[in-house]
Amino acid sequence: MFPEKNLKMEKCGFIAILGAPNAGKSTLVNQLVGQKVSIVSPKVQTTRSRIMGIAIKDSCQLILVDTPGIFTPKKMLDHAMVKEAFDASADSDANVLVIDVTKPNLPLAQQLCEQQKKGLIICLNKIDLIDKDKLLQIATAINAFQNIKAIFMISALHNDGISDLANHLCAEVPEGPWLYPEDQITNIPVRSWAAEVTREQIFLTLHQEIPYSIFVESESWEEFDNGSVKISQAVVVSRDNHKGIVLGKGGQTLKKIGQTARTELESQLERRVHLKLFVKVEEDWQEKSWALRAFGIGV
Ligand SMILES: Nc1nc2c(ncn2[C@@H]2O[C@H](COP(=O)(O)OP(=O)(O)OP(=O)(O)O)[C@@H](O)[C@H]2O)c(=O)[nH]1
Ligand SMILES: [Mg+2]
Repeated sequence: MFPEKNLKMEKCGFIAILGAPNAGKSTLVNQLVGQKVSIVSPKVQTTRSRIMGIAIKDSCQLILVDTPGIFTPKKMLDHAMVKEAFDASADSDANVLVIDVTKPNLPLAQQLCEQQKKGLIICLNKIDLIDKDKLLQIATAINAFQNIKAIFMISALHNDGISDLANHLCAEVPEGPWLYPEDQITNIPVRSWAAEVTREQIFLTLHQEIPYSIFVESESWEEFDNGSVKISQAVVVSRDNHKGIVLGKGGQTLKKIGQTARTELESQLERRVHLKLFVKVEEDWQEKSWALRAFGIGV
């Protein structure tokens, strides 16, 4: 007999997840996938490149393209990040615009709606944080914009409204064979994902401008017969005087970052991990195209 999956026509498509920095795009992608594929932090501009999270709903494979936030770019890195978001939306079968209802940027939303001729699915996110009247006001204002296909009210963090959204997204994607194996949840290589895990801890631990001027690169990856893995990562800073801040007194800050990242790596990889972090200086890497390409931002 045929396997059950093949009884129904398969569907598969790309969904770009767009929105202002900190709107909850990565949280939404992780919730739809059911596992954490994209890093999340309370700071803006956490996501830097297009990261795909692959979700399955019945006979439908949704390839969710998490994007950096849309903001006014200053450095070359910023321009590359915003371009990543727009490229993702041009290539997709459907576009979702995530709006943080606690700080809705309505002029930005209106502008994006006008530009998106193929239509936008709006997700009003973080509804757990505001009252119903305020939410209704925002929904009414947005409903008047052009090219809106649907409006969902969700809490990505609390998994509220996500299942209805997933059903709607499945209706949006075309019939066609799945592009990824059933058990694959992301497109990024495991080494890049491991570097992202460390970068997330840097975002959660360090403050002011420091996290924005850091990138992490997995320089070596050694697997041992006993199942453990030794990962060596460079934490690259853009100024010599940032080195001391990242290291902290007696190296304590970097040690704490490494310990937390290692715990997360071990739990996701389900094996023992030896994580070695070291700090490198690469003056003004945010302005250098080779550096941006090195960690996967196309410029
Ligand atoms: N209360 C609440 N917080 C949320 C919700 N969704 C996301 N957050 C929080 O909002 C913050 C930003 O979430 P991210 O998923 O990193 O946002 P993002 O849009 O990917 O941000 P960038 O990658 O920086 O553009 C995190 O602290 C999340 O925990 C929600 O539904 N409710
Ligand atoms: Mg993000």
